[in-house]
Amino acid sequence: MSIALTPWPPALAEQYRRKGYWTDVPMTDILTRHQDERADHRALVCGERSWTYRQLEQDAEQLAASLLQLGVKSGDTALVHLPNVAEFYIVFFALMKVGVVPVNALFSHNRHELTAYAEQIQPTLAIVSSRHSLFTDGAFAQALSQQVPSLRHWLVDGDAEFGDSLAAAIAGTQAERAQLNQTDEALNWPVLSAAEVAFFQLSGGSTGTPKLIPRTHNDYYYSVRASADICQLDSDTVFLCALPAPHNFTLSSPGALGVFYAGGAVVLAAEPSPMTCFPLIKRHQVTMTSLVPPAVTLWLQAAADDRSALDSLQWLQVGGARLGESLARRIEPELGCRLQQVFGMAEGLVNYTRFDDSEWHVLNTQGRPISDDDEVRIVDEDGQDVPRGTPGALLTRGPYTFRGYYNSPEHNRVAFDQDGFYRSGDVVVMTEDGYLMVVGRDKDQINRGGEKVAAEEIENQLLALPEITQAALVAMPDDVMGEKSCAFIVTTNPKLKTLSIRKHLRTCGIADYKLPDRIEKVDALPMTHVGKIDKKALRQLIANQLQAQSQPQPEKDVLS
Ligand code: OOB
Repeated sequence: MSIALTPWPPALAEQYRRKGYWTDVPMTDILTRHQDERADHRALVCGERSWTYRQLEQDAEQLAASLLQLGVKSGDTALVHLPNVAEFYIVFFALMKVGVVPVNALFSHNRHELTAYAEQIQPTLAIVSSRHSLFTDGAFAQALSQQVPSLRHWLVDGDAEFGDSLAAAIAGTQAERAQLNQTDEALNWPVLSAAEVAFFQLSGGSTGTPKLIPRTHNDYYYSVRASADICQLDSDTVFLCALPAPHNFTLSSPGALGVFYAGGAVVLAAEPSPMTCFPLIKRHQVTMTSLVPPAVTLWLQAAADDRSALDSLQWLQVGGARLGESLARRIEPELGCRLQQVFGMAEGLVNYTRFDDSEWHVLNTQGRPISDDDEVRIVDEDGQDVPRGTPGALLTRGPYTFRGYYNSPEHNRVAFDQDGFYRSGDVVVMTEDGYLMVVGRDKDQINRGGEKVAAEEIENQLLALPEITQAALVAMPDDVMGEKSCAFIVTTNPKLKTLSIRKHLRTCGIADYKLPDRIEKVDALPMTHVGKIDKKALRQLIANQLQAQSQPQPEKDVLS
């Protein structure tokens, strides 16, 4: 059985095939294509461990074989929750080989997110890490298995008190390994159709429940190949993956998959701090990495002391949130590498500044689309196209932009227009020469330095407290993060403490980055003339308040 998918209209699908975007080759090809001349080239480094392309493919094959033995089958789904470790990619390729479709949750996700994903996809299998506090024992695994009865198998990376060992499933027995090594087609892998869903990407979202984005082999592989090409990757590329591995930026823009496709090497970092990353860059002679703007600020601070570790770094990609021009301008002189801006979304469309672009374009724009067939419309409030240079809402469709969230017919009716254009929720300006500048947002989301928080999701959790009668989460400006979140609440209990609200949100099991950075109690929320909460007024209110607080206080008159 295959995973339900809103298909592209046949005429567009035909066009994407005719133009060579969709090749009907499954993404397992990203590794298998290197099994001849590049098999012994370094593919992956994680701590003290490293893999050649041959070893990576063998590990993925063995894990795939072990999964078949467990009884999972093509068309099943899996919940994957791993940190930035090599096993993330081994699992990714193994699941693709057997046609099991995963949701790759972020490691910062918690009970609330994992439960929401599992309820949506009804997985047969979960692959998790005992490094996460949720899985130091089997309590949550047991609870989730009860709540989602399809969930029969648990594979655990690390010391497993519950489930089976992921390491053992990758290693296989000696006899199994020997058998895999003997023949080219050692096992009868299910025949994969590249038109089908390869995995679910995570939506940053603006709704109460996090939505899932089905990505097919055909559409995703095209974005990977085209990105590798635009970023001129080759077998000398050494990419440091420091942002979360499942994120669309680090996975495919061009990300680890782009680097594997080109035959280069991926080095994993646990997180993007200079303390972690600088030594890795030096040790492995990293040539390229991708960061969100707040991490760039930290890197600039650290490089001011000593930037010798960055000598090999040629390209820094920055995306996920808006990069201010003044920060952008400092990158080349202070980090000694070139900047590429990347504006993308898990739903599809990705834009890059190009290597031969003018300095102005690199510093001031978020690039232009990957494909000639990315159709971009910028419209006003009435849905009419605006002239170039005028801000408007960005709508898009194309060979790697999805056509519908998984099992969400109602939301899809608002998320797409009648011609199948996805409403990205971004407000952009297109320059005369077709470059995009992100100038705002018309979706109810906070972009916390690249991490996306759907306002409604947190508001629902706040409203679960009986003492809170109204709640609104809005963005507030922050020097480093760009934006942080502020919750305005109306409460019947004047003594309700911020601390107990936070405690409540923690017990709901939501990811830490979604916790409001600030909570403001108000008597009433401002309303628009159509009776909706006036979030614009709230954003203004908190921005003014922050500005007033940052003004120097008038000196006290010592005599009074
Ligand atoms: C990337 O993907 P998501 O799905 O986490 O977030 C997408 C949203 C965009 O709609 C936009 O609002 C914002 O993140 N965004 C940017 C940006 N890049 C993404 N806003 C301003 N400037 C940028 N450069 O964030 C993502 C996916 C692939 C590549 C890069 C980023």
